[in-house]
Amino acid sequence: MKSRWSLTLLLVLMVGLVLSFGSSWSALEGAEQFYEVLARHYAPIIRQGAASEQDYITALDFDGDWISNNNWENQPTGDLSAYVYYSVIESKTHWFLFYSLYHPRDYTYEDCATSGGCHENDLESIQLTVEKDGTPFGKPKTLETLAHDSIYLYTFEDSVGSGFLRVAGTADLEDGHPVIYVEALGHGIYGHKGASSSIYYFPRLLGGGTVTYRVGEQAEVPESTKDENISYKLIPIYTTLWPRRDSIGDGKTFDRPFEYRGQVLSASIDGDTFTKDSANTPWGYWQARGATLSRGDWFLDPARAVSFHASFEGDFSLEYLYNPYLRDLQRQ
Ligand SMILES: [Ca+2]
Ligand SMILES: [Ca+2]
Ligand SMILES: [Ca+2]
Ligand SMILES: [Ca+2]
Repeated sequence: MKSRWSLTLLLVLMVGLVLSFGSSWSALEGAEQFYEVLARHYAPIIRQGAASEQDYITALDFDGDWISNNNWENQPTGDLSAYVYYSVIESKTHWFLFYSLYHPRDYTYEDCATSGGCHENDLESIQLTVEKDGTPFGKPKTLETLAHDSIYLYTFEDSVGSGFLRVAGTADLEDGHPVIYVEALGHGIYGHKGASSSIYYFPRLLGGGTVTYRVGEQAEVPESTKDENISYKLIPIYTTLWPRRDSIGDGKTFDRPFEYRGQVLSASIDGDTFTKDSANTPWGYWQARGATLSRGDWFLDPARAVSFHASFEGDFSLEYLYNPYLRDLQRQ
């Protein structure tokens, strides 16, 4: 009796294993877990110029709701725990890792009431391109950073050259993580230290300093504008911002609809303080398009965008093995 039960149990277990490992759902689940590990492996070390708490990175729903035009008002009372949004897309030859930093306010050294340079919500991003060379984590090739109207191109080795973008310098790696430098006030991101006076000079002049964020298990709040060791948590764009992409309009999460390959997407985060709808969504960036790319390609079709921005030696496939965004848009 006992052995028959054991046999039945064994059969049930085997069928279960075959079903779970055999289905594409599980394969995808496994791949997504790997993408999270990969995103963490390359998660940037962030040197954030911090003139005030308004320069702390956080989540778009830091105030407990997904209404975005109350975020300027809620900045002083909201939860400024550190989060970084990420996304991984895989082509036949490369991984594209996108990271976005959110700040509730983009502000100026001068009074916002008269400067004309302040706006509610701010999302600036970077993209890392990693060649799949047969090793578990591949070989990083380029780092692109967004600062206001421009994307800057940095390389990890000489085999990558300029394309539409001129190579701005060599990317820094520290313990295997790229290092990025983020301005206080306007929050532009660069791959080198001396890129802007708002990274070190202005924050110090205003009595602040630099906060250094590293990926970790906890979403921490800096103790001061000079805190050198703060942990941030990664959160996927795909399960947080992307499902809300149709929340478009005043009082919603996003705004400024535009057409991307026949589908309506939102170019901006909704905002109404000082200037309207001034922060882009990850899929709403318009920089460095030339005559070749469309608004949104940098995030949604990174193989095409990055191979236009830079020139690579060797194979660079435009065919995706995993791009859930284009997949969703095609299904709509
Ligand atoms: Ca809000
Ligand atoms: Ca507002
Ligand atoms: Ca900004
Ligand atoms: Ca609006």
